[in-house]
Amino acid sequence: MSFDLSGCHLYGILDLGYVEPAKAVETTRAMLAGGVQILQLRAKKLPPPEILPLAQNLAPLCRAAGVPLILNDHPELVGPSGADGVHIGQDDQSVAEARRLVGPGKLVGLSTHSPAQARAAFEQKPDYIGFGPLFSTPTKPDYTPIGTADIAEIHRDAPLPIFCIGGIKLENLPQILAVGAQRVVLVSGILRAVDIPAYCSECLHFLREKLP
Ligand code: 3NM
Repeated sequence: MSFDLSGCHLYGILDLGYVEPAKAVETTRAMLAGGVQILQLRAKKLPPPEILPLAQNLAPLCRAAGVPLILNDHPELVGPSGADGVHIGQDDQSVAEARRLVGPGKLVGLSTHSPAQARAAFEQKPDYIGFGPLFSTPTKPDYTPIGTADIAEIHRDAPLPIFCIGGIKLENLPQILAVGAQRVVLVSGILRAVDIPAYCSECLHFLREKLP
């Protein structure tokens, strides 16, 4: 089954830099309860044989919630894990190659870090792009923030959903939306929240209220 992302505005990443693998299921349940509309498993430091069983545990939870589960990297694990797609970076394989590896009906997302990369990504036709990091972030400390000045321009006539990312929190959602963002990805904001369901749900309510 392929997902229609047009109604998705809140994308949460379960980053195992913040969450112990043993807490992955519990944290996923909390994020889903709060209403995240796309959920990514990001486990930069785990080898594929350890990512696979984790993703297999998360896939039924996401499916039951009607939320696509995306794996960061590892397109070859998408089929075996029951995930719904893969998210790749600028240094990974092409979108076309990732699509071939995940097979039909799966999602492919691509990170972009400048307007030029975003426009080049439109040509590659992923299902969505990430655009950032807008602000400096402890989750990706070695990336230079790109700020918010290009957000409106990059959304103009964009042929696919654009998810702004990097340093986004509940507190700065008003600022980001005011400059034209329509969809956001949050990592540490969600994972460091004292009450994850409440935090996600507040973000979602705010997005629903402010977006056209
Ligand atoms: N990708 P936080 S920024 C995973 O710009 C990731 O492509 C980025 O984490 C990009 O919400 C980022 O904690 C980290 O700032 C976002």
